[in-house]
Amino acid sequence: MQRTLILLKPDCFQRRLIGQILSRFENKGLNIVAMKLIQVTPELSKQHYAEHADKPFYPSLESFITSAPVVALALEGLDAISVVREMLGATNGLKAAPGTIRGDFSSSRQMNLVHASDSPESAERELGLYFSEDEYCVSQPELERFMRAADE
Ligand code: FUP
Repeated sequence: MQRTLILLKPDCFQRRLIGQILSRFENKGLNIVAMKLIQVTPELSKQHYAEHADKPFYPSLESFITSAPVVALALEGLDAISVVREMLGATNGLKAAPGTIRGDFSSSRQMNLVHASDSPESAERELGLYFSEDEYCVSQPELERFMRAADE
C-alpha cells in the first residue's frame, strides 16, 4: 500500500468541483486516510514548491495557490502514487488526455485543479508538510473485499 498527498487547488474550490473530483478518487477505490480544508500560506507554498521557488513562474504560482482554500488529503491504495498521477493527466490541461481529471476539467497549465505527489520520496516529504501522524484515520473500508482480490 502507498500513500500520496493530494491538493484540490484554489481553482477546484472556486469552481465548486471538490465533490466531483473527490468522487473520482472514491470511485477508483482509493481510501481517504486524512483530509482538511486549509489556506496555504506563502511560507508553506515555498516549502511545497521548493524545486520551483527560483523559477520565473513561481511568484504567479504562489499567488494562485494562496488565493483561496485548498483541500489537502492523503489517499491510500495499491500503487496509489502512479495511479493518481495517471488519473490527473498531463500537467497542462490543454495537453491532458480526455478522460483524465485535467483533460476533462482544465484548459490551463497553472490552473490544473489538482496536485499529486510524483514519487514515494515526494509523497513522504509532502505528506509531512500537510499532516501530522495523529491526523490520519486509518480503517478498513467494508467494501474493500468487493474492490480487489485478497491476494492483490
Ligand atoms: P506537476 O508535477 O504535474 O504538479 O507539475 P510541475 O511540478 O511541473 O509544476 C508544478 C506546478 O507549477 C503545476 F501545477 C503547474 C505550475 N506551472 C506553472 O504554473 N507554470 C509553468 O511554467 C510550469 C508549471
